[in-house]
Amino acid sequence: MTETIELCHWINGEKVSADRPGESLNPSDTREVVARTPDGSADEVDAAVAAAKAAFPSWSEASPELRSDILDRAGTLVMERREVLGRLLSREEGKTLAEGIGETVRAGRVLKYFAGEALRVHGQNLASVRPGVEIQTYRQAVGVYGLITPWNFPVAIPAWKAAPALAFGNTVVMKPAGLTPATAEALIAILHEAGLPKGVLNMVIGRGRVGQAIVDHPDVDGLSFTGSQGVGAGVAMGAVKRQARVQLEMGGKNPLIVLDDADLDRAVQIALDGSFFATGQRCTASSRLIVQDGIHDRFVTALAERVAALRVGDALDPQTQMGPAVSEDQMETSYRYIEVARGEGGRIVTGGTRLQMEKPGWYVQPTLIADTEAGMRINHEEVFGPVASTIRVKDYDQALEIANGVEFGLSAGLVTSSLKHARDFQRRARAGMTMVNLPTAGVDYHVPFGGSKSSSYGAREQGFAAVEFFTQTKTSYSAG
Ligand code: UN1
Repeated sequence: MTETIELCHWINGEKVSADRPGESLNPSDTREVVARTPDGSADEVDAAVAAAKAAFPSWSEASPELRSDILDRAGTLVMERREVLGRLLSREEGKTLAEGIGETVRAGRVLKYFAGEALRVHGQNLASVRPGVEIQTYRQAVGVYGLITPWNFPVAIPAWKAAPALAFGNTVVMKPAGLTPATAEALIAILHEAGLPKGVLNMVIGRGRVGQAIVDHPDVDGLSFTGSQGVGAGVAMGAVKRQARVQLEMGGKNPLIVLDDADLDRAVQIALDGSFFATGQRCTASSRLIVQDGIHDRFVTALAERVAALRVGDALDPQTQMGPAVSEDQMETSYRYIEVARGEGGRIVTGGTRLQMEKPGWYVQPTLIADTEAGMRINHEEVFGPVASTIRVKDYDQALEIANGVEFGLSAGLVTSSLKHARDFQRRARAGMTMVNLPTAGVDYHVPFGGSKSSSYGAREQGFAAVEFFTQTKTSYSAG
């Protein structure tokens, strides 16, 4: 047992203590309370937004070097403390320690990347159509951003939303996911330790009403959300009603196509990683494995063997290859969808039954379901767990049609040795990201991230694309 953290909101540079009616549990052993948590209300959101608004003028007008240095220092601190932070992340979220440490390093890298970007904001000089007139465009900070972050990347996503917001001179009110507030709070504390002025970055911990109060607040100028489609739709409606900027990252039902000419071992490894690592709790996870007839049986047999051999256990045990689901709800969702697939005629090749473990936790048996049809519910609805289904196809064209035949379009993968098919897929897959001979999940932090169709809404996140959402262009005309 490790000690329980007593969490506070962060408002105007101070830790604001409150009653702590909530708790976050360790999903690997639910007897362990990771943190006791406040349950914020519209009052705390008001105070946080007021602090962010008051901090905006001096923060946005400060030298970019100041912002760059703070982000760089915070990035160094995050990376130096990767073991401690990674352990906290894995205790609270349930991904393996290797995954927790990996995600922490990624958060550190994101902070350092945007430390550089803070110095690279640029505009354009243009000739006017009117002689003697000059035009300049500038990118300027927007104001206060509300950031609503999910539990499945509890430090990386707060970092990749907050870092660009801050780098370009905005101030922030963040609501971390209710299941993983301690991990997000550790990042906020480090940014303050790195020298962030008070009020620039605020955090209000709580449930849906905190998110709602942020979405509806008239002084919040922009909203960035990652989470479920249902909540995302509400965020978008609230934002549009009062003309706030909005960016949403939501679900996926990501296809991985395996063609006959693929290297079998490679295809199996890519599917194993994409579908089951991080317990399948990634919006980029591969959940539909679309496999050509000639390789199908060998692929299903080999993948099932690897899936069955995955060691499921306590996230902090170094032997563990797959941790538990984050919560009872997520665990039950996986088991419910396994039953849905079984009812639709899917064949459970491995997994599918409840796990008996020593510790009380939200463990799910990794499950592979074969012989499913493209139209089944299991192939349209996001499970967000370690459950993948296979669909047999006769050729590439049929595979592509099925891959594109869902309402989501985040990431799409293809395993092949055919250049012709690879190039065609890159052009015609209806997804924001395509992966050739790579898992659908696991993205770089310095390039745009996002999907098409129902997966995403608004400007792209991350990397060099982030400046679009977190700045506003001003066009200045002048005549001599
Ligand atoms: C990844 O696959 O590396 O919530 C990142 C998610 C995504 C991030 C995935 N927004 O799962």
